[in-house]
Amino acid sequence: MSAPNKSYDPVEVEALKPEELERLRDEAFAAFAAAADLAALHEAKIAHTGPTSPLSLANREIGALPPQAKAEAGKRVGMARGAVSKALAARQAELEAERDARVLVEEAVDVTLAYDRAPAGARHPLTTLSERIEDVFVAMGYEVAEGPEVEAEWFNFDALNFEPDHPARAMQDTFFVQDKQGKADSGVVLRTHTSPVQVRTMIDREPPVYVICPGRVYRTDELDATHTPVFTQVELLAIDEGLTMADLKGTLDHMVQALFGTGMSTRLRPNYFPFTEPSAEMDMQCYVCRGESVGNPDRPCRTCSSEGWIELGGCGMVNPRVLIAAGIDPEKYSGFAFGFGIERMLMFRHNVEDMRDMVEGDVRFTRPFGMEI
Ligand code: FA5
Repeated sequence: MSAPNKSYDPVEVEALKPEELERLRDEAFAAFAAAADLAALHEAKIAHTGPTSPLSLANREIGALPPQAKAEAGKRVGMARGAVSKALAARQAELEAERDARVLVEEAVDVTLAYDRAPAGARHPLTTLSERIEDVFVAMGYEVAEGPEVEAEWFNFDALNFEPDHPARAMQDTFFVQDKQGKADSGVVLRTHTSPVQVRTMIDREPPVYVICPGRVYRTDELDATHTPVFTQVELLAIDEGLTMADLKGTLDHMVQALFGTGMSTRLRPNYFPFTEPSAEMDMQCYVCRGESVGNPDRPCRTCSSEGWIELGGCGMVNPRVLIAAGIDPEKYSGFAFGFGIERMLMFRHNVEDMRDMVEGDVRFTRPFGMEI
């Protein structure tokens, strides 16, 4: 009986011995089991299945074996490598499942939490409404004009034809600004209306003049549901050759149609303002019931108290005395003006029942008006 050929018997190659292959396989199993996360498993994968791993090196030994020994050694190595690959895939799946479960917990979104932990806020509706009105007139070629809120009494009253002791001055309850000696008759007031901007504009510019003047005004009124001591007015002034009340009426109709919808109209009722002659109180048709609630108890309207009309403000043809005070020839030019309060318009346009809500600065009031730019 011939002895085994030592140089060709695969048993004699250390790395291909069954017990060595089992040891390498078990070592890989242990390394995979010990890997606590996917990164550690990746390291173990390179160490135990990579091209320089003991099992890959053992595989290379097979090539040097005699043909009759190759098959059995190849089967042994293949089985060991196959078992290692399976164990690797199983541990990989296990660790991936663990990671997915952890991510679901760590990155879970609680849909019941408040969505706006950092609220973006909203612009105040008085600002957006005032800008919307400006846009209507800018589109018609008007320019926006501004004036100071701390105003000379001359601009606020005298130039507007309020005589020094005329009772009309008492129509608007005035905050007088004290001078340094504490005297109230310093000649400076907090403007009570935006009409002084009319005078400033006429002095500054040559006719024709077409301006819209929005701004804050002040009166010694108590803060209540329909009054505030600080409120916003919009004033309009047009000076040109040949302007008449018909132009004023057409402009008012266009404004209410642009703001409240087509078909809306206005009406004028006689009134008195020292700076306009003739003067009128302007009403707009109720945009909610369009007059249908009048005399119709079955269809009452809260917006206009079933009167069919909503009071907007004052208007008229610029008094020639005011034109003269501003250096404009009343023989050549005529003009019209109107002014109204934005707070009152906001109240009926958006069903705001209490003016105090507009001045208190609570974001819960402004936010429902949205992020209108
Ligand atoms: C004037 O102030 C005139 N300057 C308007 C004018 C301009 C007439 C141009 C003719 C030509 P009056 O005092 O009526 O008018 O005020 C106008 C509007 O301001 C009122 O219709 C009202 O909407 C608003 N208003 C008056 N007082 C307050 C207040 N305390 N709080 C909120 N709005 C007010």
